[in-house]
Amino acid sequence: MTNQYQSAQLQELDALHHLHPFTDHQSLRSGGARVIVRGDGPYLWDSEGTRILDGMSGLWTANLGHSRKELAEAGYRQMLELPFSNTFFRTTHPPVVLLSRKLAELAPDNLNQVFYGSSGSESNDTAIRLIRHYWALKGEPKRRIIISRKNAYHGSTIAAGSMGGMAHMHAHSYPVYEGFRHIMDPYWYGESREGESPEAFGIRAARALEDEILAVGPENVAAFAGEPVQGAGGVKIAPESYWPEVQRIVDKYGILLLADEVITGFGRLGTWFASQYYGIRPNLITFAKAATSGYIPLSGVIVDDKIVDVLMAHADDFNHGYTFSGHPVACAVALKNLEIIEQEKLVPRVKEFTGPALAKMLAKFKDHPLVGEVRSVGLLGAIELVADKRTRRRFADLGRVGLICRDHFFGEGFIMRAVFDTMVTAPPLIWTQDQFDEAEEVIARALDLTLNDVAGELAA
Ligand code: PXG
Repeated sequence: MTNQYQSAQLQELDALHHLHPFTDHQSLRSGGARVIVRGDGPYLWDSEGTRILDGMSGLWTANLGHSRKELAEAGYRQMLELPFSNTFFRTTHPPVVLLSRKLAELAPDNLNQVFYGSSGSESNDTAIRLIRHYWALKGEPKRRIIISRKNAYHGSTIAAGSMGGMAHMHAHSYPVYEGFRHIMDPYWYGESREGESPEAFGIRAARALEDEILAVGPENVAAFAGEPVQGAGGVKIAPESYWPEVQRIVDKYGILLLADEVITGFGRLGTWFASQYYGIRPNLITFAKAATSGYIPLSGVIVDDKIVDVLMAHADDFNHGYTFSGHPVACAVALKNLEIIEQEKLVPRVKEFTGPALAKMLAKFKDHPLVGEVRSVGLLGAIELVADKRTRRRFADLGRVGLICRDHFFGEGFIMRAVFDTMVTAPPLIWTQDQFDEAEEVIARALDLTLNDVAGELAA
C-alpha cells in the first residue's frame, strides 16, 4: 500500500483528511506527521526508511512486539471460519468462550466473568455502568459517586474522560459528567512535602480517599477507581505503603474497587495483572491494549463473582453492549497472544530479566544534569527532566523541554513519550539485552543534545 505513495504525498493527504487524537492540528498541518510503514519485533520503520526502536510498545500495547506471524495467522484463520457473529440474543461462539475462560484463569480468583468492548474507554464506561447498576440492584441507588484521581487516564469517552482526572480534557468537554470526584495522585517526586518519606507520603495520598469518602458521605460512594501505575499521567508509581492503605479504606467503607489495567495488564509488571503485583483485591479489572498486543482492538471488564451474583439474582437485562462485544477475530488473536506470552514465559521474564534490565539502564542517567529522578516498575519507566535537581524546580513553560527531548529521541531513532517534562517508556516484553544497550546509547545522546539546547536555563 505504501509503495504507491511518496512520504510527502501521504503527509499532505493526512493533513487534509485525517483528524488525529490529542493533536494540535495547526502545527500538524505545517509540519506533517511522521509516516510509519512497517514493524518487526522491537522495531518500526518510517517512510524515509529510518529504523526506530519502539520504546513505547506502540502505545503501551504491543507487548509481543510487532508483526508476529502467529497472531496474523490466528486472525486470518478466524476470518475464514467465522469473521463475525454477535454475542447478543443468547448467542456465543468458541473464541469468546475460550478467551473468557482463559482470562478468568489469569485474573485474581474472585474475578470469573468478562464483558467485552473494543477500547479501554468502552471497558471503563461498562465498568461505570456495572458499578452503578450493582448498587441500584442492591437497593442502594444513592451510591453513585466514583472517586478517582487527578491526572488519571481512563479514556476519552465522556464518562471515562470524566472519571479520568485530566484537567485539560475536562476543560474541553465541560462540565465533567456528574458523579465523579478526583483526589490527589500518589506522585511522590512531584507532590511530597520537604523531607516526607515515600512511605509517609503514600499513606497521606491514600488517606485522601478516606477524606473524600467522608466529605461526600459514605452512603453516596459507589467505588474507587485507579490505574495501579498511572501511565499517561507520567508513569507515577505509588510508594509501597499506598495500595495496602487504599485497600484498607475500600474495605472499611464497603465500596467497590476498580483497577484500570489497560496499561498494566498482561505482564507489564511481571505478573499477569498489576493487582497481583500490589496484592490488591479489585472487584473489577478493565483491560484493553495488550490483550491482543494491539494487533486488533479488544477490551473488557473482568468482574467479581459478588457483582455477577447480584446481576443473576434479578431476572432482568443489563441494558448495555457493543456490536463488537466479544468479536470472534479479536478473541482468537487475544487467545494466541496470551498463549505465546505464556509459552515464552515472558511474564516471569519481566521479573527476572527485562524489568531489572530497564531499572539498571535508567539508573545510569540519574546523575545527568537534566535528570531529577528515574523510576521504574517492571517494564514501565520514567525520567524526570528538571531545571534544578536539588529543588526539583521544573523548566518554565512545562512540557516544552519534554518535547525538545522527545524530538531528539526521534532523531536518534528511538520512541519514548513526553508527558510534560517526564520522559516515559514501556518497552515490549520481548526486548533482549541488545535493545536495552541500544536504548541506553540513544538516551545518553538525546539527553546530551537536550542539555545543549537548554543549558542556559539550568540552576547554577
Ligand atoms: N485506561 C488507561 C489506563 C489507559 O492508559 C485507556 C483507559 C483508554 O483506552 P482506549 O483504548 O480507549 O484509548 C487508556 C489509554 C498516552 C496515551 O499518550 C495513553 C492511552 C491512550 C492514548 C494515549 O500515553 N491510554
